[in-house]
Amino acid sequence: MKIPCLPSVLLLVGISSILFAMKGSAAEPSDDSLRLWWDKPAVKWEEAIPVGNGRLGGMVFGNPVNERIQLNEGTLWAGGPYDPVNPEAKAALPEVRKLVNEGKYREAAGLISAKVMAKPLGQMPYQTVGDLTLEFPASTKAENYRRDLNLDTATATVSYTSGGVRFTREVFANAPDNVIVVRLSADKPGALSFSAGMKTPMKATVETDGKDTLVMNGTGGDHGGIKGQIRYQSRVRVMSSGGKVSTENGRVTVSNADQVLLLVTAATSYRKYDDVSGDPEAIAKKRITDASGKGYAKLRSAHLGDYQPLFRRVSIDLGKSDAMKLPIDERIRRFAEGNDPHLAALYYQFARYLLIGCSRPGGQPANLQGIWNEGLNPPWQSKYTININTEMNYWPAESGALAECVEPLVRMVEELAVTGAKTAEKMYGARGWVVHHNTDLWRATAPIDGPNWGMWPTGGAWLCLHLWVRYEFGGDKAYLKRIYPALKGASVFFLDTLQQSPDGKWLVTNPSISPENGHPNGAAVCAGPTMDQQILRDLFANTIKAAAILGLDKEFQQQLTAARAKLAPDKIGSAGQLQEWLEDWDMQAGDTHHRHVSHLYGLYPGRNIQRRDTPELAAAVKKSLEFRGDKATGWATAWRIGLWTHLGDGDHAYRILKHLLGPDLTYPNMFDAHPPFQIDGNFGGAASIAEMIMQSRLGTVTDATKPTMTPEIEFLPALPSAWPAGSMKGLRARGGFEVDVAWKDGKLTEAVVRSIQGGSATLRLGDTTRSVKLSKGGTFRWDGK
Ligand code: FUC
Repeated sequence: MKIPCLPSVLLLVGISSILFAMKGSAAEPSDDSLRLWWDKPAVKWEEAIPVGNGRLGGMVFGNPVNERIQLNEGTLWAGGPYDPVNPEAKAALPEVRKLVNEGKYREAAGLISAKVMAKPLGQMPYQTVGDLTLEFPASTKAENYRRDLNLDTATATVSYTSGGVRFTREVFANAPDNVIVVRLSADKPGALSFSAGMKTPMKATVETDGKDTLVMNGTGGDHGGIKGQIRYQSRVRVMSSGGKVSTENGRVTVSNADQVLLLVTAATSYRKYDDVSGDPEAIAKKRITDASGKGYAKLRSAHLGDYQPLFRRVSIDLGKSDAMKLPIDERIRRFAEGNDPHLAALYYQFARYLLIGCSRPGGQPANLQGIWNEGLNPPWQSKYTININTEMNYWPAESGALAECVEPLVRMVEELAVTGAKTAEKMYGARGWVVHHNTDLWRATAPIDGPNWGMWPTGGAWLCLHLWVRYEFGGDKAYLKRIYPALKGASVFFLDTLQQSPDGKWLVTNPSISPENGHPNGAAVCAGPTMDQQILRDLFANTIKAAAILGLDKEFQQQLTAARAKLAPDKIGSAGQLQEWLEDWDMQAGDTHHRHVSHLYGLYPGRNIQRRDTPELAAAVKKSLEFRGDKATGWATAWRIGLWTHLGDGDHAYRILKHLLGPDLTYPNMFDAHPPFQIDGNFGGAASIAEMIMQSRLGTVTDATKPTMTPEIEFLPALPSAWPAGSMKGLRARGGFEVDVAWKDGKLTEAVVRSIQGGSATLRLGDTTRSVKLSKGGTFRWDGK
């Protein structure tokens, strides 16, 4: 369908008033300490600048002659609704369990491969929309080139001088209007000439609509025998002030314009994991029509009005560095030299920028690449790996005052509780719901990839920790009521499926694995890996508390309390380490330096071990960490940093941070390198930086099931000596507190605690504690004495 042709006079009046508005841009406080910049265009994808609004993503390359903006839409995935449960699984599981109990692990793994794994064996990939390409005259010779990302305005800017004219490109992803806005300008009239086109590796066509619009129509790919059922449309309108706009050979051509505004959007037919009946054309057209009517100034102020209230909640100052005069890729190369504390502050805020850019209410949760992916079948399909990666994406959210960004995760868990209930019933003959180590847009829940990776029933239980943590920070009972069915269903599944341990003493998961490490018996499959028991202790405790707070399910609370007492406890092995399995296998494990540190979940992010309540177990965690080593992949390095902060060792944490923020694990655009790119390291690293400055907890290890507990807020629990002075403001703590922390010469100068909902807290600095009771909105200042 074509846009109805307006009479040309009307069109001229309309466009010139819109572009006139472009000149009066909104007031923009700009802060150089919140800029990443480069002195050259991106060549590789991992050099480009990400922009995102939670539904649309863009990667801006900034080449003066050929601009490329690679586009994503969060619901453009391969495949369609499908149910991968293996119909033979239920009958095979009793035999699998028996083999595990007899120590015949390889045979158990063989049977799992043959009868229990999902069909297909993999899940669906997240896919690219394609590229918007802008071709400028080949004669363009760029001088004084600069490309930057301003985190305070969420805007990518490219500028250069060619032929005596200064050209500027500005790109931002506006969430309220759901468009990516590109403004091209020049400091001399009539200087802008280029052509705009689109291309894609997807099954899609590109055509022009009217005089000024590009339209791409396509479908999501087929994958693993599942037909691609998503239809999508991407639409770009080119509006110029001055000059001429026309179409030619499937491209929109602009000649001699003063300024140009491009409005970009994409929409798919996805409505829900089981419904693909949406109308992408109607959605995309309406968005472009509405945004065209608003014009630049309104789109800009709507963008800032939406983004800045979220982003500006938290500030961080670790000191200024001389290195700030250098481009960001150079600073990453030099970070290990140790004189650029500002880069760590920028890394923290970049992660908050990314989370706001890829996880907003109503959209999809942050996947392995957030929302940014240029491929058809990206690494691990860029889906949701829930044996660490998806959870880590949300580690900085609550303390970083971005609770809104957690909404897509909460909704995904609620959807998994529905699809996972079918899997629980069909695979295990159990009530409740279950998800194994991965899921995708279609909320697939069966075990994938193979027994060494997928035979792990505890993914949903771990996700439930985040649902509960949201309540710990926000204290909203209506929200607790909303999530309680998901917590209850996750717990019920384990009440139905927990087994006697091989020695008959405990209740354990079986079959399971310790993600994704093999034990010395040539397999990963086992009974009762430590991580499962820890996750279930948290799940049961949080479900018991939720039920008690809501005054529900008394008998069920008792059942959970009884089952929780029978879960196999954490054990210290012969080398003084925390055992990864029921047996002391650690020193002969498949990989003693394995990237996953699953059994250390109990210390962080879990609640089974805390350095003051359970010092022996904390010492065992330390031993395990020392054996595992500091160096790992991106996310695994970030996890190690977080664990050291929870052991209270800021200098050790900082030593590992040097590696994370160096060129091995951080790309030139500051994306985390697994390698390849995986966004979890950005989020885990940022969370760890905050955990060095402030940690909060609700309850001790021994009173984990008590519904009313006083939060403890600890200041500078793991401050590295590399950051002697600084401040963080606007952090959030459990119990509904907003916290500012300032320090000098490595010592707290002032902490400010504001209560959002009214309540008590214990403040802690080292071994000194102080109790405070605040009314709603009340503030307390403390110098640590
Ligand atoms: C887990 C990890 C891998 C990778 C993948 C997405 O399986 O073990 O390292 O991060 O998720």
